Amino acid sequence: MSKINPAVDYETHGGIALIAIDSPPVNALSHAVRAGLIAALDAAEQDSAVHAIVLGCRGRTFSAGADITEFGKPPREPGLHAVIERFEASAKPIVAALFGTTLGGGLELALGCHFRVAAADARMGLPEVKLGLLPGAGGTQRLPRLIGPEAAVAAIVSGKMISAKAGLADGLIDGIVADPIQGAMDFARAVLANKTPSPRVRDRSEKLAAAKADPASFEKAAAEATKRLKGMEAPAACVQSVRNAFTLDFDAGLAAERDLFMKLVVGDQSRAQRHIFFAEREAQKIPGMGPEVKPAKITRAAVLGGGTMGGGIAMNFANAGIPVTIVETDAAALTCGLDRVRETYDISVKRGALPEGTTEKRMALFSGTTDWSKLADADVIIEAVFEEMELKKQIFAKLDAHARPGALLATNTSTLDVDAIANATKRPHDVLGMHFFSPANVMKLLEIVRGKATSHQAIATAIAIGKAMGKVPVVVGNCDGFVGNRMLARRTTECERLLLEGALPHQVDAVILKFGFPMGPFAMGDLAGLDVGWRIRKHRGVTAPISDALCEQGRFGQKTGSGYYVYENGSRTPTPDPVVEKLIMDSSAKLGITRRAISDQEILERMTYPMINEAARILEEGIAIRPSDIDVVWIYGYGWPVWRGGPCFHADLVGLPTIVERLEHYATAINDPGLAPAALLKSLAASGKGFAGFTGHAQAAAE
Ligand code: 3H9
Repeated sequence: MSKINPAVDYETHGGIALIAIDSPPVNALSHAVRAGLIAALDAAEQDSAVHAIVLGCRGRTFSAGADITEFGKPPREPGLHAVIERFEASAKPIVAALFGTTLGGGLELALGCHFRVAAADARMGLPEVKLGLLPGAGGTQRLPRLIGPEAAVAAIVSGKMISAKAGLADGLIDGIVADPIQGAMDFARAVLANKTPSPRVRDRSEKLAAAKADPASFEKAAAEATKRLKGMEAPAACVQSVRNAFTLDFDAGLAAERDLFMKLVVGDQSRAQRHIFFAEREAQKIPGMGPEVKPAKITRAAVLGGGTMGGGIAMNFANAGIPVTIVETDAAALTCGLDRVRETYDISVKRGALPEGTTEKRMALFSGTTDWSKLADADVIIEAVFEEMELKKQIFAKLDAHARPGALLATNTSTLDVDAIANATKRPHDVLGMHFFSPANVMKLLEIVRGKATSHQAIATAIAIGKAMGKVPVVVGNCDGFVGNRMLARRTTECERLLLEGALPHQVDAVILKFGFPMGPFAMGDLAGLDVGWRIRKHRGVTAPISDALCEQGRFGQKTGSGYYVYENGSRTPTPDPVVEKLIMDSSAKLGITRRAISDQEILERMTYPMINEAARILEEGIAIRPSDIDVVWIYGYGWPVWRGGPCFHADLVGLPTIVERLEHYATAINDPGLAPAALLKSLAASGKGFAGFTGHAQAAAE
């Protein structure tokens, strides 16, 4: 074996050259890789003893695509286009040996080879859309030529991966092999022995003919694929570019693809989505916690409480293949909880979201008990009972007596003091919060709340559990509402005020929908149930005139057929209700407020800026480690549009000086000192660097 450069190996085996990318962790196509590939191809082409070439990768996967860290920096030659062109133009047949996840530019490079073979568990995809991009190295032109424009548009707009089996069936790959490199070598030898023609993908047009003759089914597939992607620029560009594959010749299609890519890559949406890609990964890095801290092995879990939340949390364990015990107070509650879980699986199977037979397989991982001694073999126990401090304290004291030493003990509280709960045990270092979001089996966010005594080991284990469940874990500090709900509370206050001052629920919701949230706050409140907040307010002795009045009339939201809106005949569509409008007007009058017209801009500012201000306070107090963690919380827990990058990223785009100025204005106009800009917000604004310039808790403490 010889090294072409640190990122690419080259060796020959008989008449076959092996070019292997060796660039951990995911063989991204960095400048070194691209340069190495060209040099290796030169070597193979110049060696007259080489008759065919295999392109493979070392490590855990074939290439996962372009090196995303290079985007936004000056381009360095050779570019990926040039590499792919060279591979495609080679007179010696090239077989790509795929395994792991072949993604983005990695797949585009493989599409530039003459053949592709893959390991049985390999998966392939063009996920650029998730970064606010379209495949920019020929993917939108070559994939349709192999699998047809309809299948290509579905794959490219969704960014979903294609299994080896499906790839073989639709023409993406030419064979499934046991060992990728060996299999590709054998394939190459067979090509040589049989003198199999090695057509370039760019020259193939058989799968384009039908769409060329009648694009109707392509347009239908495109409309279906983009149905729920409002506000985003990339999906439409993907569709346009795939359409070009059958309306333009290859070179024109490729040039148009490049133009679309260049436009998107410098745009705010792609910058936001790339920010979130890295933020999600960064969130799992805990300052001061080194690689020597290893998560504990989880072979059995338990959940205390089989209600909607507890059942959903338990499903996450079963979905990750971890046996889980639900503990309830009596047999009836247990049966009810397990039945609800079964029903949820059945619905998913019926909808086609899970394969037939899944319910039985998953339910086999569940057990139920009312006997706490059964908790002794659990490696993690998550408490999901009523949000009541005394009850939780009692439960944790009892847990202390039953759980094995070293087991992770977690509370799913969304508001209560995790330290107070931890101190009910003699092992507060093993206790933390695991705050799941409803529905717990669906929502991706997991706030991991560290208490004063929580150990690194406990945090590492909680992160590993979250990842195994397919969640996005974010470690946060202990305070009322943690990160997400604490910021949400600011928005909720403004919602109520806006109604009293002159807005109506549907106007506020429309502004938030237009911004890109899937739901407005009032429709969301109706869905979640207004009684929840009412109960909390009563407990805390605070009021919200309009929401309280609705609840007093039994209008708890969708479940009672009315809330801020009315839901007739079981409909889930919110319809504005004149009764509510009158109630709002009366409330304003009662408080002596003269209603005024409120602009959409003001609504947007008051729905977002106080939250951004709270984000700054959260950073000041060290509750969040970094601004990007807050962004991840809001994207995955509250529906903040990913293409807007989260509250802190968005704030930097708006400009912190503007936000500071507007908050100062509202603090005076509404006469609420709580709206005055936080010290950190002001200093980050003055620094000119915004949240992106936040350098850590030390900086916040100094402000
Ligand atoms: C593209 O290809 C554009 C072209 O169409 C056109 C170009 C002209 N670049 O996710 P993990 C890092 S766009 C740079 O934790 P896993 C990642 O940040 C690209 N870095 O591992 C992390 O770093 P750290 C299209 C990358 O096993 C580390 O690798 N491709 C890249 O859970 C491990 O990552 C994609 O969008 C990259 N492309 O998942 C694929 N990929 O350890 C993006 C990863 O410092 N990648 N890193 O935090 C993925 O989806 C997942 O990483 C993958 C592995 C499934 C591959």
